[in-house]
Amino acid sequence: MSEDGVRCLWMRGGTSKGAYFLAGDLPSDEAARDDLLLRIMGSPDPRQIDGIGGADPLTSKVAVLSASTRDDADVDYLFLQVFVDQALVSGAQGCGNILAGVGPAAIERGLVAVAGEETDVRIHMVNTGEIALAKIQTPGGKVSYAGSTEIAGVPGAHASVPLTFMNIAGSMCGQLLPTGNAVDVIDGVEATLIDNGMPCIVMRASDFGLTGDESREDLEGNAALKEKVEAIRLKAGPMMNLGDVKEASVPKMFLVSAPKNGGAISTRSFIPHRVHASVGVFAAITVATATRIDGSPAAALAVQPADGRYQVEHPTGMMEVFVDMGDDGTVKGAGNVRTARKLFDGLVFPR
Ligand code: NQM
Repeated sequence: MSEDGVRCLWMRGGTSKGAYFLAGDLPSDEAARDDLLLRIMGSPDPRQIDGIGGADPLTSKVAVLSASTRDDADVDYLFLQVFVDQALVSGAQGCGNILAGVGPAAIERGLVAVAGEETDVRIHMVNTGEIALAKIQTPGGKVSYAGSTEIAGVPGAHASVPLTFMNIAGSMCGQLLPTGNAVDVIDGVEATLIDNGMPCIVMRASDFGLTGDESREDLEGNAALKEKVEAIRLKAGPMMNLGDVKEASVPKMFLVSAPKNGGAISTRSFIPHRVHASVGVFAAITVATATRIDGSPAAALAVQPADGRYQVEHPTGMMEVFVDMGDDGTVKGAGNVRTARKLFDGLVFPR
């Protein structure tokens, strides 16, 4: 490692963008690593003008890759959220969008060998301890990013990256419903506190005087709304076994409404302070799961698909996620299709 230049792959993963590093190219000491990542991204600064971050939480993300420490995985993936305007780096959440780039990046960096036209990459998601399976297109012995799969929020078509997950219920909160309740009332608002891969709080948009169709800009410009949502988040953190979440990027806050475009449920999400331009992968899986919890606000608003494939509506289209639940309410599996693209490979120079 040299601070003159740190080896870095800059990739789009789903609807996010991030810097992918080999763990060996970063300091092993966490504080030194986080300090370096802040300087690489240009944080704290709302414009991240002196770094490579895109001045948005969705483009200020990091994946740290290493050979897997587990027999049931090929690569270890640690996700780190680099806050834009605070000197904070958090590993207290995973990220299913950045996950889409992990298989390609692991192959590009020689951590995983190509195995035919399509290569299975088993990814140990270090943040939650769970395993994801990614199928990567590898014709002719190398990663192909070209293909015909379109995802909402990304222009054009690319190679599909199917992702499947097992055992993600309670990923960070210990249980699917950490309070044991379908509904908790916080500050007078009915909320489902739930974690099927991402700690989320799911509430009716109408309980905030909203239709649920508002734009990202409108919601971010509504200071009173943001204050109310944040007050609920801070109270819910300890209830979800997450402790004090003042400086954490979870739980994510969802305002849901009835679907408007033929999907299963309509969403707007605070992640947790900015509003998502689309929706997170594990977050969408978690909200889809909330629609299956009897008596929850989401269940009453949702239109259930017949085949477990949920079209989760969001500000820039829909994301399809798959949720397989047993009759007893246990989650058997979940999945999603993303795309990813290598944007840049080289050395990044921290300030
Ligand atoms: O929920 C943003 C993203 C995410 C998270 C965020 C994600 C997920 O879209 O799996 O992908 O919620 O901070 O990158």
